[in-house]
Amino acid sequence: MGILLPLVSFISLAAAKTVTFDWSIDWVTAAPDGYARPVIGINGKWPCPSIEVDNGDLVVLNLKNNLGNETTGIHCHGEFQTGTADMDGVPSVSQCPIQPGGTFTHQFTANPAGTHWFHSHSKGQYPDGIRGPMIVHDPAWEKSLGVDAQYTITVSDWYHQQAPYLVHQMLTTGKVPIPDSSLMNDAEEGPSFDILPGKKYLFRIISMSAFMAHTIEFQGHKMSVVAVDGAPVKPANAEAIEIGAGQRYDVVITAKTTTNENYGIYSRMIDSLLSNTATLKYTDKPLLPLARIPATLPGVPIDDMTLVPTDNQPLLEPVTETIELDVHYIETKAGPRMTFGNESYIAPKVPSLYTALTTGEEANNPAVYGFATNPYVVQQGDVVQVVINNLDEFPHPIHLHGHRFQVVARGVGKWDGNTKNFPKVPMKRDTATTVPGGHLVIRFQANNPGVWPIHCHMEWHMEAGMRATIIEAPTHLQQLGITIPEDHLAICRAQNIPTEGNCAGKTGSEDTWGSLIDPPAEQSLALKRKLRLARRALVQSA
Ligand SMILES: *[C@@H]1O[C@H](CO)[C@@H](O)[C@H](O)[C@H]1NC(C)=O
Ligand SMILES: *[C@@H]1O[C@H](CO)[C@@H](O)[C@H](O)[C@H]1NC(C)=O
Ligand SMILES: [Cu+2]
Repeated sequence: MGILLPLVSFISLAAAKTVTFDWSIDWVTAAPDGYARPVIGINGKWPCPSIEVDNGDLVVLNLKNNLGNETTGIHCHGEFQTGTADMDGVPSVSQCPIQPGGTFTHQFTANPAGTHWFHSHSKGQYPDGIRGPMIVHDPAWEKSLGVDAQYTITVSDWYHQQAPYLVHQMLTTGKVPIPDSSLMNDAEEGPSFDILPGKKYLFRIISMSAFMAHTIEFQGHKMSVVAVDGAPVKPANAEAIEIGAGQRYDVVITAKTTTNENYGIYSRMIDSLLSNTATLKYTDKPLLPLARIPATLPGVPIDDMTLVPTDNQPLLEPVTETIELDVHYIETKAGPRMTFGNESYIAPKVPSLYTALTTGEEANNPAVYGFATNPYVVQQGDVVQVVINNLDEFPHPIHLHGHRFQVVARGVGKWDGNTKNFPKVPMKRDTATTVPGGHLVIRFQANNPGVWPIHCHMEWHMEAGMRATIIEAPTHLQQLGITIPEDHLAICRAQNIPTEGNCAGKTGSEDTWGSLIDPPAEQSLALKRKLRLARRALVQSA
């Protein structure tokens, strides 16, 4: 791993090109930490290949599900999919799941540039291996950094048991999966990066974790943070970074001018003793033993709230739409679940995007998507404020598809509604972490018609229901004239999944999907009654 990518300055003038990937998704045996297990790879190999393109390129991703026994669907995390909401890759939201034997083509323009990644968005599947870096180059920005070369580092937790088993166990007993290992570039032993004295390097750091966050620190070298989640920021020095599931940090490292030592890049999984070490390799001297990683990393992690986007976008105001998403852990008859909004998310029968495209005026009524999808309709041009009150004991990395949002407040306790201390130029990213028992307030402008999930990027929490659905500008979406490609419709037909109508594939706006769980105790009697009626309707329609 750690392929050197020489910067080619002429690409900035090159016209957009088409880059095609032909991927068979299949089972492979791998032992990244010495324990052999079946993993999901691409074209018979694991780790999976990277996607590497230039901003503005047309990406064509031809997928064939050769798993034989599981459905799948690939999401490119960080890409806006402007005008191509049907290419977002999320089963039950923007497409049907790809059944075994099924084929599916994504076609979209790479945008925005930055350090991103792709992963399965199906049933807690990416922790089984189907994930990898997606680098979208912006040659002008990279040139402005003055770096001589670029490297990519991925970190993740790793499990010996397969995800379907772990998710089932969690949903029946409440036991959240505990990782067996920590990986760096999909191996326990970190890669070795060749370093030349006095040169500058861009390290693109991606967390592909299902659950755990990592602290990362370069021994004897300062990091200069230049982008978060692909959004360029004014360079900020950092001794360490904390990176949660789904997040990315781009950091520039300046090599020492003289040294005859090699140095470590330490990655420690937070709240665990698991760690990995990569090497900044200056000399051919034998690498010092990995045991060199100190018991506690000395660096203080940078607070991402202090970062300033280089585009200087001012605080979005005035707010025209507010969404409140409380996080609760609840016990239901079916087992423990998490709520994000009124409900614990349940996938609808009809992908929510197809409902938005086929229900005319009714697409503006949240009920057609089914209340169990936690649906929120916003209109074109709205300045949307999402208030997340995390009444749970975990920090949660919250990811919104289709946008890079402004993070305007974060702190302990419920948000008090005070906007006085909101930054004039807020930090922007697509995955931001709440503190345990705290709040996170984000804003974005509704300018990307589509249906965008907002969810915890701890895969286990998302599978427990910590997920909501933002239906953005449905009338504008219908006017875009998106035609769902024939291959997308074919996988639905093959599984008898309707592609029109409300969440249940019927006409009308009544909530025919309803809720299958008991709501949190705080909720009103009226809501409980509504949910009871909805459940009854569901039972009657079944
Ligand atoms: C599917 O097949 C693979 C490879 O044989 C196996 O490891 C995996 O457990 C199976 N998945 C399910 C859900 O049964
Ligand atoms: C959540 O519940 C409230 C109170 O009953 C209701 O007004 C609102 O429409 C619900 N929101 C969603 C997204 O279901
Ligand atoms: Cu979470």
